[in-house]
Amino acid sequence: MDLFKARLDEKLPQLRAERTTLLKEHGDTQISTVAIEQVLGGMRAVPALLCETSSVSADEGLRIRNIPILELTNQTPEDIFFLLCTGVLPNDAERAEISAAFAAKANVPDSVWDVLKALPKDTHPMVMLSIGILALEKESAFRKSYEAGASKDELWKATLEDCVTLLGGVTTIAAGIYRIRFGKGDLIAPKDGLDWSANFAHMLGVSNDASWEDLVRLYLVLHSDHEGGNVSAMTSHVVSSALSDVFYSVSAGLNGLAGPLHGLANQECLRFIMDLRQEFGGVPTDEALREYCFKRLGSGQVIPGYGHAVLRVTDPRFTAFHQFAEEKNLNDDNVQFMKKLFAIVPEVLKEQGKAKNPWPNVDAASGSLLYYYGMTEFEFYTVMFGVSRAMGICSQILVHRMIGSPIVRPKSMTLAELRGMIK
Ligand code: HAX
Repeated sequence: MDLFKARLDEKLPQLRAERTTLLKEHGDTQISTVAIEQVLGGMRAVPALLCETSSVSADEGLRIRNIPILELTNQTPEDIFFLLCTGVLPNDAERAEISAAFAAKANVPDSVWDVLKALPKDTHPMVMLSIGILALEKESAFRKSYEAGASKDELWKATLEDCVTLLGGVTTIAAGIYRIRFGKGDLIAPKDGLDWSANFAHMLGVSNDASWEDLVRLYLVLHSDHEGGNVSAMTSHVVSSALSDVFYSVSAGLNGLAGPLHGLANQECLRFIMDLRQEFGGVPTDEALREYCFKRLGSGQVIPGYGHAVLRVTDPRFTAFHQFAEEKNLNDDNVQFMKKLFAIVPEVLKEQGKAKNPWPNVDAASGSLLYYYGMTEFEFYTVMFGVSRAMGICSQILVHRMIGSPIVRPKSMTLAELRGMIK
């Protein structure tokens, strides 16, 4: 990874200088106040985290290093990881280097398989992913480097090594989980000459359709990062701020991704569509679907795949998947449901008037497309998300190590203390 390291080395002085100057010259500048409703409401919109890799605005959605995600849909995931870390897209030599580095780590130690195969047969695939990544921790160069007394300024180098080990192996682990957990037969070994996403598509063994590979590539690009304040990224950042290595940190973040209000929503979306299919036996009329949605809301359940803590428009990642379905002419019941829900749910949520954002997020579309190609086990969908999100989390951790961010330690308060502050 000499070329990659050289790029980061080039960025390092400016990155560190910027942090030092901000701290020294403007450290006490107030940028925000915090209201009680934010303390009680999940710290919503409190600007308290540093994230260089990507940003999410209410009216546009995700930008990676200031490039709108819809302008990046033809890139490879390797390009995206390079962009996340360095701020620029790779040239051909850099792209080849990173692909080769991931491929070199694609064979994971047998001990990982021993652990995964020993788990109860009905273990959730996200538990397996989290454990699989932890089982890879013994490969950590960071831990060895720290134990050998490396200076804080140098720790980013071993972090980069760990990122490559984790990302190179995570596709093999995820594909293995798919095959072990759902009885798909022997594991499929990584193949020489394929890039990261093509190899992942190959090892999953789901479909021979050439556009399956395209979907996996797009999937890995779209889910890669979503700034620093979401549950998984923030969790990973907190864990890594204690100088835990990326295996501990990514595993921790993915445990948050496994929640139904975060990454598990894509599994819940498909479950919702399957329930609809069972209820109606096919695609229902608009009116019947409206009624069904209102009934669901009335029973206190959310409509999965709709709403967002930050976005106030249709998620551009949903748009990208929707476009993919159109371009590839994908048309089965689930895809039709996905499109029909898009036509109906925003109006229903607006009429109900609770959700601040009635528009679809990425999870509203992704599952229907995976299902189309034969990945019908929707408990696996968050693993697909997790593989991609590992890139964003790794890059965020790497940048924090380069900058030298300290341990995270905000202040908590009791309800009584909050009341006291009012007085
Ligand atoms: N269906 C029904 N009600 C919804 C809703 C939805 N899709 N989205 C929001 N609401 C409700 C909230 O539950 C909340 O109700 P209460 O006041 O009774 O608690 C109210 O509208 C206001 O919520 P909000 O401010 O608009 O939304 P939040 O920031 O609190 O939550 C969520 C954002 C994404 C968690 C929320 O929209 C939701 O639960 N959506 C469905 C689940 C989902 O799609 N999650 C995936 C999000 C994307 C992601 O992180 N992927 O990983």
